Amino acid sequence: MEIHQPIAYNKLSDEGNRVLKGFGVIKYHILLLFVFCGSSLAQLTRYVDKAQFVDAVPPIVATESFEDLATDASSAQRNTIELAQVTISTLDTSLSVHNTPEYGQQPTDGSQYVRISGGDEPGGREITFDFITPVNWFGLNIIDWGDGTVNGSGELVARVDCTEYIDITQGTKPDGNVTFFGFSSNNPFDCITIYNDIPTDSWAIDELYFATPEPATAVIFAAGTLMLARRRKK
Ligand SMILES: [Ca+2]
Ligand SMILES: [Ca+2]
Ligand SMILES: [Ca+2]
Repeated sequence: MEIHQPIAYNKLSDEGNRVLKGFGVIKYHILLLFVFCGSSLAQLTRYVDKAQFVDAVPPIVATESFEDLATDASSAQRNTIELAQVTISTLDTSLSVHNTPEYGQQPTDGSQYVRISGGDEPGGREITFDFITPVNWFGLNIIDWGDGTVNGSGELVARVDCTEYIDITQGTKPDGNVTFFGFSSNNPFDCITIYNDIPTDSWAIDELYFATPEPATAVIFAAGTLMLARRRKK
């Protein structure tokens, strides 16, 4: 399914905003984002189509579908889910694992998914992924976000390494909707937070994808750097 949505841009940089707003409304699956953050320049490629993201992601990709986790009898049972390569957390006890669709929250792969319970407190509105090894590809399905009464700003945004902002989507949406959010970055990162600014909205995630640079690419890059250094010495 083709999804059109406004271009994302870096909320921290007026310069970035001016450049990116010039593109207007996005009509493509893949967006190139340049995020200006202090002296570093991160080039982010945004994907809103899961099939295109999966095609583009390097062969060494880790996926997490939450199928092996013990399920919870009710919502809001955990503030941390520790997996082999990533820890998922909320500020308070807002997470739970389910195998039964409820309130439009459902798995998109297998039978299990993770719910983030809405509430007035900030805890249920912010979910953080901390990677053991830095990654430069990240994607997931966001389920049942933005239905019901939209208060707050009605925005869903991502924060990469706590500094770089990407707009994911805005409310309102139908019950049970699924939004794919994926991107790659030339700068590996070890932390991403997704912030939901609709305080009372419960939502869910499934099908987490993440990957590190391909070894071949890393070797070519390292070789290029070495050659450059040798030339400079000459
Ligand atoms: Ca699943
Ligand atoms: Ca719902
Ligand atoms: Ca919802």
